[in-house]
Amino acid sequence: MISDIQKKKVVHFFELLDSHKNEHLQADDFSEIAERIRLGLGYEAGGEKHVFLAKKTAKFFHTLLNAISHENKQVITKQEWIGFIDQKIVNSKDEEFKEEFEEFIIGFLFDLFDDNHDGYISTDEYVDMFVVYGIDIKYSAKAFLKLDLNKDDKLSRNELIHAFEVFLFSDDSNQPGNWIFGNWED
Ligand SMILES: [Ca+2]
Ligand SMILES: [Ca+2]
Repeated sequence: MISDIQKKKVVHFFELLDSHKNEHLQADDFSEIAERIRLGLGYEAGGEKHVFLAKKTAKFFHTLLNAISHENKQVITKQEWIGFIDQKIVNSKDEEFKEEFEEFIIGFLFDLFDDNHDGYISTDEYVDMFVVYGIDIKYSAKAFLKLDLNKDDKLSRNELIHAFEVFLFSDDSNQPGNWIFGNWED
């Protein structure tokens, strides 16, 4: 079983993915993200960049649907999400699957937010993630500083994967990586 601290983070993660805040992950939560990025960055509706985002977000949801056992077609509930992270990630011995999952999530964030394609998430790109996912940006600067381990003012893939590992696995509320998706404590 995951601990209360782990569960709090897993629920925080679920709630930010649940764009429409109805306690279910559905396709429209993910198309909504593509739309918010499009509007935020001023991409043309139906243009190349919008289509790229729409495809990436739709594929992301379908990969989750395939990986997570769910009762209703095309819907992942909060309980199903918690059960998946608990059994298939945190308390699983399948190291390869865990690594794939981490790469999958962080790769997705790079697809969406590494706007200048330099292989790093800058402070601005990180703030974009907070805005798009409706995370309180009050915490973005604090989180960025905690995650930027080598203090070069950008987040590398490794820094984000490291943070995400802590976010998933650590039971220590003082670990910097817990802050990858902002304030998880309330
Ligand atoms: Ca970048
Ligand atoms: Ca860095």
